[in-house]
Amino acid sequence: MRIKRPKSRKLFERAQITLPGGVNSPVRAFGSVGGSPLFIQRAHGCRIEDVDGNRYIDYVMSWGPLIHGHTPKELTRTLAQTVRQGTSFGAPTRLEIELGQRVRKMVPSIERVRLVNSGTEATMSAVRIARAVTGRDKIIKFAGCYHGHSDQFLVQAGSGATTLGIPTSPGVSRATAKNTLIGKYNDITSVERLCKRHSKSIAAIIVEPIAGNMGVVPPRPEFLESLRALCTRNKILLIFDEVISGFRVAKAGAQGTFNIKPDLTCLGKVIGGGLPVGAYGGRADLMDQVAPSGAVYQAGTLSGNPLAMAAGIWTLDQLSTDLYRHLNSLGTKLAAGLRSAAKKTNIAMQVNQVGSMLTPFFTANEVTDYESATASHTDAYAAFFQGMLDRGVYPPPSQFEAWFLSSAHTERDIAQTVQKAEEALKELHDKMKL
Ligand code: KE4
Repeated sequence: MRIKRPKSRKLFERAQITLPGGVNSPVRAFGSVGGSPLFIQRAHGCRIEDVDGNRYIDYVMSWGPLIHGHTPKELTRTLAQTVRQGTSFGAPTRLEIELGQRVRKMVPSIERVRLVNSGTEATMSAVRIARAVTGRDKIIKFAGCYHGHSDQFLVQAGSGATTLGIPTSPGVSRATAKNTLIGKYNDITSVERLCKRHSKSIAAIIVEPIAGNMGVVPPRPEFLESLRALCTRNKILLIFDEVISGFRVAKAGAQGTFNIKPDLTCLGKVIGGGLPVGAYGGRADLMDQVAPSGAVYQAGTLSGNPLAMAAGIWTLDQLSTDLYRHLNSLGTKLAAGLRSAAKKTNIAMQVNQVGSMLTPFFTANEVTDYESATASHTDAYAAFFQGMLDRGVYPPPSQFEAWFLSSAHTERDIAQTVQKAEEALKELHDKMKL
């Protein structure tokens, strides 16, 4: 039974007069799943409510930041106290040191860190350091990985770029695009081939150590190790883009989980607990190249904003081994539940899961890279998405994104989600003769 959402629809019509596509970030527009986007009124815990009063179990969780769920009481209280001191000073505050110290303590490869406002700023700045210290121009990224919207990364990019079928964006100059080489995720020979041809001109390899932007694609065990060895051998900087995986899969992110030490790390999402924070950091000898200690320029009016710092400090302070154990068990239960629901309804589905992030792909084949991810049945995902939405579950409106769990999700929410998935898959099977 389709749920009516007249108020969201009206707001979407109004929004399109002022905002390109009616949104401020493309993947929110439901372009690949159909229908008009939900306009959200409020949220608490793991539930989100749209302007028509419909409530949903939320698996978008603001695309990853909300590892403790929506509006945790303590966080709201902290922000209310902080805002009374001021919203922004454009001058240093103690809070920036506090957040920086926490990042350094939790991510051992980070000796120095610069706080910015988004993951995009973090990744573009990290690459700038790599080019400055190596004197080289090229970078290697991987098809299907997304590192934000700076020109150099919008070449075979994942996330919204793939969702909307524009993995290489117009407006990226040929001069820029020629410096971005594309590897195949989980395929070290593709990287070795590129290094053989260009090694003297490659400044950095940037990788999502756990890919989240072609949907979740875990690294093969030897992939990251081989990348590390290859970078060391060729004096190329290894940049881990942990904007999704950082503080999501463990306190020390993917690098702690797989015990690989990158030269630079980019962070975002969880580090700000829902307020705008990005960060890049790594070896002191590299980070000291950044202005004003060095000549590599990077700046930002609202970098280190006190409200965002307070949210990030509170968020990181709640992270614990028990929390990750709980989140990982919820993720495992949801993945297993979706697999069994697909089996019961005779629908081919792979569920890739790492800790509290996962993606169901409608395909009988393993999904290990961009090619196998984009070969999955995206129409089936769109129909499944609509079926879940009509049953009060809000997954990401794109096949090429991650579902995120939080400490606010309970076993009961997971059981409810699995039961609704079974209903939606049955409906899908009957409708699409899958
Ligand atoms: P932001 O500039 O959106 O804060 O971060 C860019 C970024 C960098 N690196 C990785 C691995 C990322 O996943 C992202 C942003 N992620 C997308 C969703 N996967 C943000 C959602 C959106 O674009 O609206």
